[in-house]
Amino acid sequence: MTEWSEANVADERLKGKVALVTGGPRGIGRGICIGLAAAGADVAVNCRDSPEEAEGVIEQAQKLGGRTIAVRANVAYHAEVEDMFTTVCRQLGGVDILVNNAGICPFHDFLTMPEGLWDEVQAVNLKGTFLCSQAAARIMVAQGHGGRIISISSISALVGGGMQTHYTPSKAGQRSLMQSLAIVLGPHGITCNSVLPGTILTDINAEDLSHPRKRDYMQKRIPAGRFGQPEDVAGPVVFLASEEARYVNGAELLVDGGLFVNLQ
Ligand code: RM4
Repeated sequence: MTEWSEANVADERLKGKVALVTGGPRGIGRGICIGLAAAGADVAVNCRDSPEEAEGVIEQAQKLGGRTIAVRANVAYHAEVEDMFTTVCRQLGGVDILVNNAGICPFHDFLTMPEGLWDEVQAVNLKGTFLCSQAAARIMVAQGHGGRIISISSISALVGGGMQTHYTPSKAGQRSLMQSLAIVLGPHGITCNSVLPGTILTDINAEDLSHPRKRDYMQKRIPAGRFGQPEDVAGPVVFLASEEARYVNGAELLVDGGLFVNLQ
C-alpha cells in the first residue's frame, strides 16, 4: 500500500508549458516552482531583488529536467512587470501558467499602522496580482491556446487577522479579482482560480510563530495536527495548472489542514 506522501511523484502533465511564479525563491513559491518543474513545466522564478536569490530553487528544479530561469522584478511596479514578461517570452518562448505568489505580511498593530505600510502591502499583494495577471492574459490571449492564472490568496481572504489588517483585505481582493478575471478570460480558455493556504511555515510567519503560546494555540486549531509546508501547496497548484482542471474556473481551494472549518 503506497503511503499518500509517496504518491506525489514527478510526471509529465505540464510538459511543454511555461510557468512564471512570482515571489518564487523562498517559502510557498519555492515549493510551487519545484512542483511545477516536477510536472514537466519550464519555470521562470521571479525574484524581487536579485536573481542570485533563486540559485537554490533553480538548481533543484533543473535536476527535474525542465528549463528554469530567474527573472528579477518588483511586481508592484508596472515597468518591471512588463520587462519581466518580455524576458520570460524571449528566453522560454511564452507564458502558459502564471502563479501570483509574491506577497508580504509584516504583522503590525492597526492603531499605529503607518499609511505607507498599508500602501506597500496593497501594492505588492493586490496591485502586483493585477499587473501580472493583465500582462500574462495579454500574452495568453495572443498565443491563442488558453492558459492558467492561479493566485496564492490565503485563508485570510475568508477570516480576519488582528495584526494583519492590511494583509487580509489584500488577500480577499486577490480572491475577488480571480473571480472577475474568470468571467473576462474564460472565453479565451484561460482559467483563473485562487489557492487559500492556511498556516504554512515560511519566512512570512516565522517571527509570529516564534512565540510559543501563539505557535501552540495555532497548531492545536489545525485538525491535521501540524502546520503546513510549502510542498503541501504545490500539488493543488499543479492540479489547477493541469489539463484535468480545464473546467475549474473562478474557484478557490483551501489548503489549510482543516483550520478554517474548525471553530472549536
Ligand atoms: C495566513 C494566516 C497564517 C499566517 C500567514 C502570514 O493568511 O493568517 O496564520 O501565518 O497568513
